[in-house]
Amino acid sequence: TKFDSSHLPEGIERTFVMIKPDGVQRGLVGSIISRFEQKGLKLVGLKFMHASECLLRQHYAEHEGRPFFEPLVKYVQSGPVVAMVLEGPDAIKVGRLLIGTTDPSKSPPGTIRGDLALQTRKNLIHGSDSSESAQREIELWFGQRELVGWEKDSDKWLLERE
Ligand code: IDP
Repeated sequence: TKFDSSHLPEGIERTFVMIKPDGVQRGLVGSIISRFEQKGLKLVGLKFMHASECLLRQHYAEHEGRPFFEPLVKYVQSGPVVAMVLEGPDAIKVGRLLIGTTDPSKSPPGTIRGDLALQTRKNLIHGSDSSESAQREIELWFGQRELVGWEKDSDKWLLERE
C-alpha cells in the first residue's frame, strides 16, 4: 500500500483528522489544531481544501445507505475543510478521545465536541476510528509527497523511548 506504517517506531501511529465546514466557518480552526498540538501529537500533513463529492462518498462509504448519508456528504461538501495527519503514541485512540463522542450533546466537557458543539449534524470534526480506517483515509486524502516526516525536538520531553 501507499502508506505503509511499518517505518514508524513501535507504538507510534498516524491518524487522519478533518475539521468540517462548521469548524472553518465558526473560526475554530486554530483552536482545534491547538488541542492536538498541545497534547503533543505531531502534524505530518495539513491542508485547506474544498472536498469533492466523489472524495466524500469514498470517505464515508461505510455509511452509504444510512438515512444520514446524503445529508452528511452535503454538509461536509458545503464549504472548505482542513485535513490533517497527526502522528504519535496511540494517535488514533488519543485523537478520538480528544474529539469526543459522535453526539456532541453527550460528549464530555474537555473534548472538542463536548466543549464546542451541540448536535450530531454539525459535530465539527472527523477522526479515524481504527488503524484500518486511518490508513485508508490518509491514502484517500493525501498524496505521498504531502506528508512530511520530521523530528520534533519536544518529543524528548513527551515520549519515553528508552
Ligand atoms: P464519528 O464521526 O464520531 O466517527 P460516525 O458514526 O462514523 O461518527 O458517523 C460519521 C458522521 O456522520 C458523524 O460525525 C456525523 O457527522 C454523521 N452522523 C452520524 N450519525 C448521525 C445521525 O444519526 N444523524 C446525523 N448525522 C449523523
